[in-house]
Amino acid sequence: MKPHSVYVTRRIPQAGLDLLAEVAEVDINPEDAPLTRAELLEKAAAYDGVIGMLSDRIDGEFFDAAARLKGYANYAVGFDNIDVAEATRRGIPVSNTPGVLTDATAELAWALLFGVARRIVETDKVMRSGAWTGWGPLQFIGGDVKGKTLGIVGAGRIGTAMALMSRGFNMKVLYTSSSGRHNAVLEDELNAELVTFDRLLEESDFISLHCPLTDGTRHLFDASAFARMKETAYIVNTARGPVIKEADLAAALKSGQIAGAGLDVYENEPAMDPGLAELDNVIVLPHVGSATISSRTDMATLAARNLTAMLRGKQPETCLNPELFKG
Ligand code: 8YV
Repeated sequence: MKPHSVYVTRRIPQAGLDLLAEVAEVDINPEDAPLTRAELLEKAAAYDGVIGMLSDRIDGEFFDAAARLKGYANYAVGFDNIDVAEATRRGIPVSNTPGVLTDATAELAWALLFGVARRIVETDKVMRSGAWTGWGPLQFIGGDVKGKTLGIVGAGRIGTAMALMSRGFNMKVLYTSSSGRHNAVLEDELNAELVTFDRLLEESDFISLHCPLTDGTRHLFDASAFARMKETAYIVNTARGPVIKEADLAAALKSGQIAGAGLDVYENEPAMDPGLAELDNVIVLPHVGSATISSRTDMATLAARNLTAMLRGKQPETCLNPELFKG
């Protein structure tokens, strides 16, 4: 018998499970689907440690059920699914997986940016349907990328990586910062400019979202924001769905108020606003920002190392409430 017991709410890459198995008895949700709320609370009560997903709500009720829990490790960098204050109040450490999915998510933002600007999905559909009648000078005209203005909302790890990838395209880079802090890397490397949200909306040809979901960013992009964007501008969201008011986005795309959108995340996942499905100027992906072999493997091993540390009463590498370990 190992000294600890761990529950993993969805199967994750084996490398993480192998690490956990060195220190704990590990049980895994056998279904390829999220746990129900009742199942999640039952697991919280029965194990010393849990690795969970963004679809698991880790709140006061979860911690109330978790009589013997020594730690919770999120298999995600985003942690809007965790009530960190409630965890801290009960002295339970919680962790996330920053760093290991930065490039994968930034690369996906570029895939969406190019995909929507050059109408890749829409035109692929035309080819497959057999509807293409041959080359035409006015067919499928898209937007230029080189020399355009890229607006980054949330210049943290992923936003910075995404912006740095613009180097080959000689873009002007603008960014916003909720803390008002300058990003020295972006300013030194790209001459990027910290601007107000209004200026970013008005001047950007492409806006890429990389902010966390907080009370301050929920519905940051609504009808009034879309009204301030250029009619030729595109928006890309690989952050969190509720940063955009999806019904307002569908309306702005339909009326031509903005040119297009590339989305990896949705307001009420796994659903999406039905208005989006019928539009050609939006690309919709099923939340795959971190879905590369190395990112998902590294997320699994980081979550496993984090949970192992917590089971041993130690501060995990990427702790969301490090104050628990001070003093
Ligand atoms: C994951 C993500 O696919 O890390 C995040 O915040 O959104 C993605 O990397 C997802 O969260 C897995 O739980």
